[in-house]
Amino acid sequence: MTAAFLPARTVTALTSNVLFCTMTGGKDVTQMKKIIAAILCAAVALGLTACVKTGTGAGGQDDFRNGEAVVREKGADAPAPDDNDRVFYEIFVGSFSDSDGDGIGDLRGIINRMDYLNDGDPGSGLSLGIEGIWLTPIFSSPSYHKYDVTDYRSVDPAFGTADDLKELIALCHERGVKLILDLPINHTGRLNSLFAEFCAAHAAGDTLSPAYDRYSWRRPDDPAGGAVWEPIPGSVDYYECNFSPDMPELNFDSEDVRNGLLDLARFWLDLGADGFRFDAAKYVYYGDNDRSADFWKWYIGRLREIKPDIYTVAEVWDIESVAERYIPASNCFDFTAAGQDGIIARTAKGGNVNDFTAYTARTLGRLKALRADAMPVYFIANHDTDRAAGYLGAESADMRMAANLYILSPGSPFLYYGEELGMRGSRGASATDANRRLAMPWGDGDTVRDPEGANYANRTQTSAAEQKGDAGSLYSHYKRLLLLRRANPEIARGEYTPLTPEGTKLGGFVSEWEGGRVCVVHNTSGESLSVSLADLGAEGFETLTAFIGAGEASLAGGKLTVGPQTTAILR
Ligand SMILES: [Ca+2]
Ligand SMILES: [Ca+2]
Repeated sequence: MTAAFLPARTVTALTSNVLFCTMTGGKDVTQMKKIIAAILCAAVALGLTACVKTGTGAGGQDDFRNGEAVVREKGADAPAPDDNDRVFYEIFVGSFSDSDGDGIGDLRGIINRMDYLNDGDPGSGLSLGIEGIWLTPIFSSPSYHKYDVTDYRSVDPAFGTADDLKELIALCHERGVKLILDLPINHTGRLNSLFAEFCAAHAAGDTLSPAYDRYSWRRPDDPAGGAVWEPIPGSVDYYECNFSPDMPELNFDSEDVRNGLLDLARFWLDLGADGFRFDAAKYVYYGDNDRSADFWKWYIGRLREIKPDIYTVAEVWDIESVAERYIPASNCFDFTAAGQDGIIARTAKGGNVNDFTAYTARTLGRLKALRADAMPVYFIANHDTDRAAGYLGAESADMRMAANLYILSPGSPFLYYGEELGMRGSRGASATDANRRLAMPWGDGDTVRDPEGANYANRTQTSAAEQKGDAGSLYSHYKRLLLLRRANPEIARGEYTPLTPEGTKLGGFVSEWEGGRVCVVHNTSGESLSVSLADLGAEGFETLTAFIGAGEASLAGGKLTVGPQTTAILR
């Protein structure tokens, strides 16, 4: 315990904590210092008890600075490889952090919260340490979610300006964080001038207008083909809109549309974006995965010519065999592994670790055969699913185990904002997605509010402010997990070999990369389990470098013991 040096470090931190000053909207400084001092006292008190009771593991040393539990991991401050095998963080922009008091999260809010996400100093142990950010759509749109875009080249005024985005991107790049934008291009918003021009061309019967074929449309007698259609105002024809009448779908056979979409992506790449998340990728040609996948292969192929290190991830919400057809074009989220019934959650809840490592090995094999630099994209929840803390239990070891399993895996895992706090939120009986997109519980006066229509009652999570001061919190667990991934770069990008021990609740993998070798062993059971390294198939590993979870771990005389719901890392 190193609380002795706390006062001195605290004074430095107080004068340099610009974020807090911003968030409190310029309150009287003396008053603010009193508040901070009170928070610090509480945090230190919390911390003194918290770091005794938790198994934060070998290699970690806990202390507190400015009210936050410091987590350190040997080797985590080494320069990270500049590739795309990163931990991304999905920010539902309107619900994250509000900078101007209107209740709506915005880009300036994210800038203000950058130290929380990544403070640019992996050795500090004082930020979550994410390596990439996915912003849900930020373009002009009348809805709170902004998946119905009115103007693809402007930032919605509620979220800020293009200059704010440039500033955020510059800050990200300064700190080694990549930022990707969400590009919903299967459909535009109904209020988009592109759609108005299309409707006008149909109403006038102006078949020569370039706008006439801009959207997917059919004549009254054409077959509907299972898709959803609405009448074009002023015309007998129909436009395609599988998601909502407010979301007319573009026609991807149109040269104009294709060229426009290339220009659009180039525009945002030029502004500094590192890539894109592509919404509704399989709906481009409704019911035709071959043509849809061909479009993405063409489109992203062209984008790679513009930016060779671009990162893209597509939403193909379907079974594995369908999602795989898009892998030659782009990384795709692994919806099979996600959610309540996915293999990550099932394994975390006392399941068979061998099944999970075999699944990962098989996935890697299939992806790499389709595209050499394809990678798994694991996640447990996003803005379209119920939150993981609901089906795993925020306070249970299952939630931490799920995080261990998917964060300590190859590729580019995505965590959903607030997941690290155990935020809850589900559609439930009210059937509203707004409940999956609730305001981030900062606990420090942030004015961000829930999106319209939210009515979720079962909020049990503690705030970010509270969890930062607690070395045993879920937040501290995630922070340490990300440091462990960083300290062992083989996990993200190495040659993956599953271990196949006989006991099914204790298992793991070996990963080798650039001469380094790491072994990760998970115990998903509720009891401590022991195995010899020989039986584990992990001969040659000598040092237990870390453990993380509900219990502890030890290595002695070639025998590894891993506590309940705990993960051990050996080198
Ligand atoms: Ca705002
Ligand atoms: Ca479509």
